[in-house]
Amino acid sequence: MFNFLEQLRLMNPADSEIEITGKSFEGRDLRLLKIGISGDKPIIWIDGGTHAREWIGPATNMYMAYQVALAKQQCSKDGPCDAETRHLVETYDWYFQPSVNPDGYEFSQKNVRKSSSSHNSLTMNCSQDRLWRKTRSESNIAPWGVMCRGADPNRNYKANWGKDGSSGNPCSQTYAGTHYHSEAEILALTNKVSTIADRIRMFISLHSYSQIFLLPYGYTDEIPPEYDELERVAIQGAEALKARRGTEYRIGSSARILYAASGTASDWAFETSKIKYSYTFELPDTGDKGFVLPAEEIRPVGDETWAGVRAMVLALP
Ligand code: 0X9
Ligand code: ZN
Repeated sequence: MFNFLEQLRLMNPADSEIEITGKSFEGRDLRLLKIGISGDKPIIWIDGGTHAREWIGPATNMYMAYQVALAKQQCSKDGPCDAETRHLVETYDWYFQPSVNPDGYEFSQKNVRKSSSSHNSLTMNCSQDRLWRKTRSESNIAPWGVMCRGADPNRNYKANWGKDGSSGNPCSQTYAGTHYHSEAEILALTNKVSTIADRIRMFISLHSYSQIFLLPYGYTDEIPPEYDELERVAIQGAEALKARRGTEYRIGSSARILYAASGTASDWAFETSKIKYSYTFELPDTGDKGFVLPAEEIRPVGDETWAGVRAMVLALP
């Protein structure tokens, strides 16, 4: 992934940059690819890989980064460049962080490689690790003395932290962490976004699965006054996405159509950072393969999701 990000940067070397915004718990770089480094244009922020097992998120993030890099390259030379594409790359700086939780991602990958080479009882015990969700931090001792690793990074944000739909039990899949921004990965992301929040026009976090565009709020089933406008933009995205190969998305607030979730990235972006167009995408599928989506789906999901994002950004006032 790091190599690929570097290749994308080199497609527009004068207009792109990779910033290391921090380190993960285990010391991996948190890398942010910026395509467009104007310093003053509005920013489209797209992240992915918050939850380790949701592999289609990082893949779709990088697919879209490639589309933007290619468009930028073609529009700045004399390649094919229609008016809408030109608008997208000339109006905005595009920021991509494909792996918010690299430790968790690596942990979910490692066990796939292990289990394909040997099938002893130890690796069978680890087979669940393909479905690892959280970070890999180690500070979490349950009252009964057991240490369970990791917090749910999408419950760790300073936005109604620790309330409905998050857990205080370190062994829970939705453990909120010892305090908000306890996870190095989330501290780094929030520190970075805070410095540019006034420029971020749209904030998208890629998750899977369910095929839903989630709008604020996650922590309550009330909806914000801006909801109708966010929905209008999401409908544009869902229609353009569906036109590619028929994939249907639902649109709704997390607490209403999924479940309550407090301390999420999109509530933090929306409520704490005042980024109005804040979305969480639950990418395909709807449960057949679930988190273990086959690799053949990477390109079609990337293609249709990009069509959706394009339409949403074009629909911005
Ligand atoms: O539970 C989550 O963190 C997200 N679903 S997932 O299956 N990818 O884990 C949904 C969070 C939705 N809430 C908000 N975005 N507010
Ligand atoms: Zn997720």
